Amino acid sequence: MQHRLIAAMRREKVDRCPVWFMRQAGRYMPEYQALRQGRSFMEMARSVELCTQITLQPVRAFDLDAAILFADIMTPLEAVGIDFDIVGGEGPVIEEPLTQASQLGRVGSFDAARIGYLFEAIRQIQHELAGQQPLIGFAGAPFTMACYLMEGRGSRDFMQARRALYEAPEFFGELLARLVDLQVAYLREQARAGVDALQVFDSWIGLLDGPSYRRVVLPHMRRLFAELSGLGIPVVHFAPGSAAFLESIAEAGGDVIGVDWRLPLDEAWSRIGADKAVQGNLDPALLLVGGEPLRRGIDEVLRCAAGRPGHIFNLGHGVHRQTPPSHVAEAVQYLRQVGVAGP
Ligand code: 1CP
Repeated sequence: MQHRLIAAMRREKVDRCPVWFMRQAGRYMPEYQALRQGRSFMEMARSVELCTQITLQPVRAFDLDAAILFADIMTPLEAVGIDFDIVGGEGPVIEEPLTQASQLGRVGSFDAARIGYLFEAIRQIQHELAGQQPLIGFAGAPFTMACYLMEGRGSRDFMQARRALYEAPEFFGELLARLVDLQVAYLREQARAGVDALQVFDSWIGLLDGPSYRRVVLPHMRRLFAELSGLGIPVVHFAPGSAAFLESIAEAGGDVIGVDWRLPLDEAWSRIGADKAVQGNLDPALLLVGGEPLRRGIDEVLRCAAGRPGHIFNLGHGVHRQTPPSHVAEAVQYLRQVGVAGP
């Protein structure tokens, strides 16, 4: 039987709107906090057993329509031997950032065996899901990966990458090309291990202007999605903050375009085009609030989607760590009542 999520991603008719949440696993869940005690993020991610449990926690707690693999966007760097850590309360840290052309060789060939735990976890999760829910695999998009690689850590503006885009365009282009190769190999391996769909997170692309996106990033994104299209599973392209050049995001590729909360979903969909599915786009802040404002927010997203085939309900970005789990339960329950597909 085909999963509701996969059918919606292919713009087929479904009995009701499928729902999952970006960052649905993690620190807002007491079950996650309990496992996290005394362990580092990477210790958990590298344990097949813990990775499996954490991936399944939100699916079991909230009866969601999909699981998303518990990993980090830095994980594929381990497969080329670039050292990083996930620091509690902060995020990824790369001790030796990649800042010049002479270091491009560090983004070398992908060795799946170095992150064998991840592919083993995919098999384990699929065994536990037993076909009840699909599993989504994911990776960071090349620009977002370049942001972390060059800056060495999270940042509000990622000036190192943006500066290189103008100052060292050849180097920057070569870095993006290598990251496309890396991410294609990584996502292909996830598909081989058995994920049902993929999502590409271009979390920081909203820092760019449209012309720079089209000139520097778009050709690489086209190649990325062209190579992924051969895998035979649907691919989501999530590019928050990109309202200024949403048409170019859609043009780059992906079967489904993830939409953030800044644009009404109907307006976003008409700019993306009817030939693609859309995912989104509730403001994650409404999950902090719950109650009536949350229900009205959900109503508004569904009104904009108008029951058209090809809508996957999600947030406009990840679940915030201050989210009360009861509000997530509330949202899913409400969607079960009102998220019935139209004629
Ligand atoms: O316990 C902890 O301290 C870890 C917090 C945490 C978690 C739960 C991090 C560190 N990563 C994750 C898991 C994670 N990261 C998932 C799987 C879980 C799920 O979705 O249910 C996914 C898909 C990601 C992806 C990710 N990591 C992105 C892209 C998505 C997005 O939100 O835009 C990004 C940008 C990261 C970097 C990262 N990793 C962790 C943090 C705190 C951050 C953000 C740092 C920053 O702001 O730069």
